Amino acid sequence: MKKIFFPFLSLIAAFILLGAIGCKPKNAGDATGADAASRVFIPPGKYDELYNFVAGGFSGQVSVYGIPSGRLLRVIPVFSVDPEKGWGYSEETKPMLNTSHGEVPWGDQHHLDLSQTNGEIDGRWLFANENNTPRVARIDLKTFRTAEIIEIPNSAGNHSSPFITENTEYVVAGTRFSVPLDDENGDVPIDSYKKNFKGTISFISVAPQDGEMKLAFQLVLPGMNFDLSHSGKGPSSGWFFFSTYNSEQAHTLLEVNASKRDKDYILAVNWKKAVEYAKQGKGRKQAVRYAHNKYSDSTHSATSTIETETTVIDVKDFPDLVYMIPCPKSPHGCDVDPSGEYIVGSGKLAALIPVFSFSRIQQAIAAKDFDGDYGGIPVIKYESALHGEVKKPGLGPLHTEFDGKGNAYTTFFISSEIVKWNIKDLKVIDRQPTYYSPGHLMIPGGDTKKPYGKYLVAYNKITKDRYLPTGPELAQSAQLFDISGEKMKLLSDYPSIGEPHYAQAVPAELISKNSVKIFKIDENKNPYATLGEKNSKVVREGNKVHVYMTMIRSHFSPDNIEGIKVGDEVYFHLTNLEQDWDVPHGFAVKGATTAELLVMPGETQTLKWSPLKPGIFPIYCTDFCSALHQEMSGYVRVSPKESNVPISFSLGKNSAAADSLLKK
Ligand code: K7E
Ligand code: CUA
Repeated sequence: MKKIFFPFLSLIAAFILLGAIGCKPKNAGDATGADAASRVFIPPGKYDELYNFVAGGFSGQVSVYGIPSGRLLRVIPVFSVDPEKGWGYSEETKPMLNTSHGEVPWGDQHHLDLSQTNGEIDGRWLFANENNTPRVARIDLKTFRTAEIIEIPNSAGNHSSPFITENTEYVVAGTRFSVPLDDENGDVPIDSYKKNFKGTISFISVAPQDGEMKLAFQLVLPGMNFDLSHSGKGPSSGWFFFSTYNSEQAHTLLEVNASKRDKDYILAVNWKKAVEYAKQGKGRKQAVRYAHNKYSDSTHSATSTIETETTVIDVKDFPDLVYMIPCPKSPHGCDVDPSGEYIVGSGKLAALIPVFSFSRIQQAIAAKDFDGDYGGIPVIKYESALHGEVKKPGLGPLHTEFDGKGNAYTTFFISSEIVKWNIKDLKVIDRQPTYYSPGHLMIPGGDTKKPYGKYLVAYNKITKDRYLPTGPELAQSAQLFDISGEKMKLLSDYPSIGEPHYAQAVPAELISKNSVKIFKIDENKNPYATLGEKNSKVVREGNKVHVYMTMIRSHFSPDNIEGIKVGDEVYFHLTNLEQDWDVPHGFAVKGATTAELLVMPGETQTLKWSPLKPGIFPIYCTDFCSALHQEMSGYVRVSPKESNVPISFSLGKNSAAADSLLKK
């Protein structure tokens, strides 16, 4: 043992010495030492303790890391095309990115919520929001693939989303921007905001068995900005809480005009009551257009349907549905503690954290302890809803998570730290700097009834001087803390993909036990599947040519194709015949304007190619699949438009066309 430790310790000593004499790069936050290193070190071949799903922000994707190592395991394409995986490029996946605006190749992905049963993570699905063209996705955690995307009408900047109820009955989505409703004339002066702009909160039901989403109903509210939300749990499980800002209803220079009032609001929504009203047929049926896209693991393809109706319930007609609670200075995060009793609002510009009490809110509603109204919605008196305030916690509170031991942890963007405080007595227990300016933070299970605790990850917006410089743009970062003791302890930091926002983590076993390894080839229902090499063929239908091609180590069948002409639309339908885990094959053809295909064992995917000039076009496998991977290749001959070269195809021999030529 000594032999191993001695050099290691002297290495640390050398570092300390270097630090003392100033040779260390000038950045803040020292190495955390051997103890921290051993806590995050996962020996080669060993698995991480948790999966960590991290929203990719402007990348539009979701990344998956192992905790505690911080190793990147996968990027799941969701709202943005991903040429690496063919997502949005293969004919089968293109419909997933369809919207009422047509195909949208990019999204802005901020928040994630893992499905829950009885307020605990159940490991089935992961929900993801898209801000820009409002959408919600459901990722199937058996395959780590996006299974469904639903667009949200009457919404703009779907930020307060996707937060779920404690049995995943609904995914809830609040609009960031208020805008005129979709069936109203939107061609109005921007300064008619107060009159014409409306906020909406959408309730998307989730089918308990297969997770299928359906837009159940939408609440219409006065114009303002909805920012974040969380559902109640336990005693508050029938309620949903939303932070809002811009109660000033400003439409220009919001940094000034939406920061005037001392308080904005947390909106408390009695969603069980709203569901009752919707079931009674209350509200108005509204004609709208929104896309609903589903991916099938049986046909290995997606369908996109444009839906045409929604139900809107204007809260001014149903006075017992929603209440406003004043909350200091432009609240951002809105988090509910594991007991369901405490609701934390984090004012971006506030120097305190208000903690509201669900039971006090209920008493205030019963006693009509109101302080006027906002756009017809009763405003509960601040003091009546308040459990108490965390005094002088730091500057710029953003988001809070919970450890299940009675403590809350809040990120402070401006003072660049995480502060641990006690939910009951509101006393600050510990504060640790982060590098720098954290946005969200995440404790595994930290927004559920039963947090796993143990770790906390801060997602930092600024990493100036933390890593080797990489030009003007630097990676954002994650910082892992041990929170098992009284004081938080920094363990490691690592750069992240995209810009991380909210994240969720779960013990690995809950998900890994269900992980799909292959798709069964005899269950492949893709209409263009080629089940067996002997069935591979090339079929001309007018100017469309369908290539039914198979892949197996280490060849395509067929691998020589002739008779394709300029002006043809060629569809390469690739079926991977492998039935072994971790043997995808790739497919690329010279000059294709789409992307590669990466085809999983048992799956069929299609690449569309329109050759523009005659010639010989090699095809090859892009994924190093065997020792003879470089041999997994072939040729496609393209003839001029007017040529009469017949379609022919072959594997391991000359084609019929070639044979007849040789005979001459
Ligand atoms: Cu605070 Cu878009 Cu959740 Cu990011 S938001 S930080
Ligand atoms: Cu198949 Cu490389």
